[in-house]
Amino acid sequence: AWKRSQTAAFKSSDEFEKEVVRHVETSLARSMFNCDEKAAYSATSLAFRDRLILDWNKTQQRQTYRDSKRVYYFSLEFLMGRALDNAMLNVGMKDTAKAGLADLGFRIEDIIGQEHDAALGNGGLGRLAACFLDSLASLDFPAWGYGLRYRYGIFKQEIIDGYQVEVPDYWLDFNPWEFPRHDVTVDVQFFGSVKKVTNEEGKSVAIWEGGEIVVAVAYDVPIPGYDTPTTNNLRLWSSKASGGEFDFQKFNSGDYESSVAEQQRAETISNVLYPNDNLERGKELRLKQQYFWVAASLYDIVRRFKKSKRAWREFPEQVAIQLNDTHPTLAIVELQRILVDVEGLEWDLAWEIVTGTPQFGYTNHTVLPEALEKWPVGLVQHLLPRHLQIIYDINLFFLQYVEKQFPDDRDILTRVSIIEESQPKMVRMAHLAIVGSHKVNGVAELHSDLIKTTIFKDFVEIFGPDRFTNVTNGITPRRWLHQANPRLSELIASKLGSHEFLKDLSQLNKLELLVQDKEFKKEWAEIKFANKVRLAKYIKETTGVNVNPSALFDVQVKRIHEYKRQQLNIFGVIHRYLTLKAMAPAERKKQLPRVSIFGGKAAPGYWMAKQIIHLINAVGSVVNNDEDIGDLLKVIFLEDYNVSKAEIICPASDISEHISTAGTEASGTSNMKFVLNGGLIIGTCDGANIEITREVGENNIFLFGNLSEDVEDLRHAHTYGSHTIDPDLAKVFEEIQKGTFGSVHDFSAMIAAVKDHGDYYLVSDDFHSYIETHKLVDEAYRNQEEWVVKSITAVARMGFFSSDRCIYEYADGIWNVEPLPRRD
Ligand code: 26W
Repeated sequence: AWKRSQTAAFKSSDEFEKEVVRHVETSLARSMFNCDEKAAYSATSLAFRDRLILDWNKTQQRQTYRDSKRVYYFSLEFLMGRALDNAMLNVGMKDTAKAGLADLGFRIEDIIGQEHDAALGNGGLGRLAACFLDSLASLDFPAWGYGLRYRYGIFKQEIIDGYQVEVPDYWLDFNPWEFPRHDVTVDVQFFGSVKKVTNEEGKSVAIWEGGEIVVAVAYDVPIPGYDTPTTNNLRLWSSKASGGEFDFQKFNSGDYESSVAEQQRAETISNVLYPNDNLERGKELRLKQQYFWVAASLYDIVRRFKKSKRAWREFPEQVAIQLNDTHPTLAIVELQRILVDVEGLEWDLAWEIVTGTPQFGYTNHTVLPEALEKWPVGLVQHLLPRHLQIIYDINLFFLQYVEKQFPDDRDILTRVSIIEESQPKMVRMAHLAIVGSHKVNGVAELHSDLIKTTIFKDFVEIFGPDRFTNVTNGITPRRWLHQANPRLSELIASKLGSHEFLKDLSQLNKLELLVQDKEFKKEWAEIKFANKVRLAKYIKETTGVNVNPSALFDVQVKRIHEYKRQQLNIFGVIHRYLTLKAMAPAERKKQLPRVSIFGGKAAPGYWMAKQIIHLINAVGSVVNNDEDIGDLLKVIFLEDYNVSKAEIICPASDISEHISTAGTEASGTSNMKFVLNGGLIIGTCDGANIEITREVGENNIFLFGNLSEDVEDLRHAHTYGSHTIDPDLAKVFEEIQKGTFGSVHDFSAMIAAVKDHGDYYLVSDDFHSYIETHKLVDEAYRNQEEWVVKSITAVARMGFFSSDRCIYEYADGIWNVEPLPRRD
């Protein structure tokens, strides 16, 4: 096995300490006498960063020298979380750092806790990109991520009087993990017009001229692999005005203000992450972000390719680009533009290269109609006039191709056209992405089947089934087991004889041999309990509520959305509360104590989601202060759920909720995180829950609710038949309307959505099954022996859900790339 040599390692904690002191005294220009935790964090990060840089340079040099094919992962979101803990563990030096920091008078947890999360993402899609980067590096794949360096990540959430309040997340004060590359810049053009001229060879060519230029500046973030010197690169672009700091002409002519304004306008592009999850709002600035990022990234890739002096035909063999949802779809158009307008290739040859195998792959992450990207033709025309022409040409050739295949079918042309003939006309980004990619994948089996039979059905007919495939999502076991749950990771390592399972998660299956080992089960249960104690302490510190760590911890943390049905959960909690209240004290005493924990952000403009947060908090203030109830039920809303909080929450759940309306959650990935940490789940037959069930077995998961294939009929029946509300749910509604939780008016819309507006998310249809299944959960939890067996068995069978497995599937089936390990 490879041994980490002098590059990233510290030879001793002494050497590490010296480096920390040196950074405090030089890089930070402070003395050790006033070195607080923040300074110790900065110096520790700089010490590790120095070591990473060496491996990073070597990795890049080797990839360049070997001229190996690279994968480029294009994502508008990378939800990285904290870097220091991850770097220490991946480099294998956390113990050394712990000892060194202790010697300097610090506890390593406090130092790690100083770091601001890199929160450049909304939720599942952004965190998936981060897990993929970890796996790509850990498995030695030559791969880069490309994204935007937002000045403001996802907003910070405060809960004030039970309501969500958004606060800007300015995170760049001091970020030791990024390297500005002021010498790596790209000029990106916007607006202007297109002129057709005939060149010397008598060929008609397009010239895009005028408009404005915004400069993209590269910021590089090193991505260390686990137990390998491979250190990949995440390149994030930041926007700045062209022409230096100011427009000097204007500056000198005294127009200081407008020259500053212009600078600010350019910087606006990378200013802020759009906080919508699964909702497309068609904002011009968002389209600007997309083109800015895509144009800079492609220019960078083409520049690198041209250095190799290869023929253009070889481009698809050297470069695989994965489009994380449709957000980077303009890359397809931009590459065609570069090849035709800049490089002078014939259209057909250029299009062969663009659509070559394996050039572009497109991953779809949602079937929700409101999340599918469409841009008004007029907006594209205004911002990117040449690109609109190219889109029209691509569409023309595509429709001709379809017409040949289906000569008598007019309707199919309307349905699949890249241009939607609506008022105003729209560019359908998913259609463009499918036409331009050699592979399209969904993110769980059910989801991949659904896209083939519903939203992209026609395209399966046109391009054949082989263009469509499935890659079920996964998570990195380094962050989500080893880092988040060190005790469990060490217990597993001690039983399996090594830490190899962290890179070959299927080895967990050997744990099944131990399910009857008394001592092992005891330790397993102790670790879960300790993690619950830690979470209980955190809950006390942040909310002031005392929760009993022996109670069943029931967790639902994810973005707040009607399709994810936090409203079903809180209605269920109210039902439990009413049931407890109705009991005689003697009977009540026999009930199982429970803590219902919620967390998640609502998009700032999503009114209904904000009402759901408000109801959860309102129920909490009543229930948590009800003396009849005491420890039997607590309702907690954790403020500002993010990656570093997930690392505390996931290891501490007994049961977690993944209860989307069947067919709406493409995959879900937190379901995997919870099970990997020994928590069981209650879920619908949706997304990856189905495959989790297949792997862990039906006895080790709590499934409920209607199936995806029945959803359409149920919705139809709500609208056109008679719609009766589940009687238990009706009682919950009555209680809310009585004012038991205050704000009757605020909550009326949530109730009306179920009662009067067709119950689109099937809350009432699934309510009974949900309540019954929770009874089964309570029963099962009473038998702690059995529960621990379920927990161990489930973990043992989770190997499939490592993001390493995903990366091998993408590498094999979509990118056609091989790892390039370093052996020095
Ligand atoms: C344009 C607005 C917008 C923003 C984000 C539309 C769509 C998105 C994402 C595609 C939403 C998202 O994060 N989807 C989630 O992707 C995860 C990773 O594949 C899945 O596990 C989740 O089920 C899916 O909701």
